Amino acid sequence: MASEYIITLADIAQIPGLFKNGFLQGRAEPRIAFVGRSNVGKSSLINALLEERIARVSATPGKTKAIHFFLWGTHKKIVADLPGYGFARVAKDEQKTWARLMDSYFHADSRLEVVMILFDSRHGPTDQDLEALEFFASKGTPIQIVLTKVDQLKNQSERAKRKKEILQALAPYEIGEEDLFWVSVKDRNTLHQLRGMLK
Ligand SMILES: Nc1nc2c(ncn2[C@@H]2O[C@H](COP(=O)(O)OP(=O)(O)O)[C@@H](O)[C@H]2O)c(=O)[nH]1
Ligand SMILES: [Mg+2]
Repeated sequence: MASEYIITLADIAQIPGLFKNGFLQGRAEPRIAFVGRSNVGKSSLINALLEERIARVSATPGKTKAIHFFLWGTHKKIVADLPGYGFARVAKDEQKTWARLMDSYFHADSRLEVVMILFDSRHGPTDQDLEALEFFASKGTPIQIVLTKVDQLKNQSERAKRKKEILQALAPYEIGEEDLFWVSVKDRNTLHQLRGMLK
């Protein structure tokens, strides 16, 4: 089965027609959602995993205002590329509209297998990252923390330092080292491992 674009959810009014009896647009494949700040690398990671230039990678943060769904052919899953949260240049009421869309989506999707929460490995979790974590934890949705762009960490000692900071920030959520997945779209090995994990 080839990977392909399925549909874009841009308005909550689409939701009732889109999700019926656990299906998404008539498709039964379980869903994997990718969330995280704008520019953290969601679309790039989706493209790298699917080995297809399918999700739009943007140099302008905050451009994705809708949820894009793609079929991951080899895995028989549907991947959701979500709007990045936390972008200051966007007006507050516009942020609310996004938050509502995301909230409605997560409420409507009964076949959401896992939410991949992406943090930038260079910066560690921001307050908004932690809010997202709390949101999904409170819903009981299975989550996987993914640290992106690890190729940007210069050496082992920088990586160790980041790891320590991230673990400290995540300790209140009972997230430990074994719950973190470090990835780079430039490192085939990490992509291979992540594909295996999402089988
Ligand atoms: N060095 C490096 N850059 C990356 C990686 N993943 C994404 N990027 C870059 O980060 C920027 C934002 O990526 P994008 O996928 O659009 O992020 P999104 O807004 O979360 O979807 C782009 O310029 C990408 O090329 C990575 O693993 N390593
Ligand atoms: Mg994107």
